Amino acid sequence: MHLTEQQLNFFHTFGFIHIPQLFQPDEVTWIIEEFEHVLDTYGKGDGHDGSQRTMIVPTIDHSEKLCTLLDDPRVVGIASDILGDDFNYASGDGNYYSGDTGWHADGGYPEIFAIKIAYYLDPLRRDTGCLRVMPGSHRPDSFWRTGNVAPRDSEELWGVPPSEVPGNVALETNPGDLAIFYHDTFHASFGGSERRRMFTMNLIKQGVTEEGIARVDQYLRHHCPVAHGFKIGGMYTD
Ligand SMILES: O=C(O)CCC(=O)C(=O)O
Repeated sequence: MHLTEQQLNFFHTFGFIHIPQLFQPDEVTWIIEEFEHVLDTYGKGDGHDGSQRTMIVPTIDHSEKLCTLLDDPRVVGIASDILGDDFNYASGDGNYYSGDTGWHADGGYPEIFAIKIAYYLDPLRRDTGCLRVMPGSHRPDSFWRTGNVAPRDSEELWGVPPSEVPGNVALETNPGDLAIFYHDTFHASFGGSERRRMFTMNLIKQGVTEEGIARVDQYLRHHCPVAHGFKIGGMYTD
């Protein structure tokens, strides 16, 4: 599958895109089964009691079947449209989220470099934990980046709860959908359950120049499990 010119423009303009029902129900079934197996077997997910987020990095690396998502022509087509067909997989997390996620970006790069493909495995609505995004916040000249306007501090700054910061968009998703966003895009979620299932694939642009290769290197150091003290196997371990 390829993005249309309009979809690609939308993504680059607003910093996110929602692709509904890319995967069929029978595919969703095995994706969820594999996800839960990985979380429970390698990520202590079997002990998740909802008191805090359970996370594993990386995720798909632990399952041969989930790894096939990296070769899936639908995923490859979309990722190639955005990053070029020499993009690289660069790890990704798997989660049983619990509760809200505050506003944040996953990085701040001067140009398109890294995207996150998010697979949410439960039906999620605006107030039940779907991804919220701040359109345009990925742009280096966005006032979300240049001004003193951290949406996380919305109560203190403007007297409104973070879920009601003006301009935010709720990406309501069902299993089988993809939510794709620039690492730079501010995002959050509100009102989710204590076991909200989601995993990501981080994809980055090929490093070609010296500066580009240094960026890739720095990215991998930051996102690899060993850099965070985890010894859980998968790529980029020692
Ligand atoms: O779904 C959420 O709670 C937010 C996801 C998120 O923050 C992320 O993937 O970086």
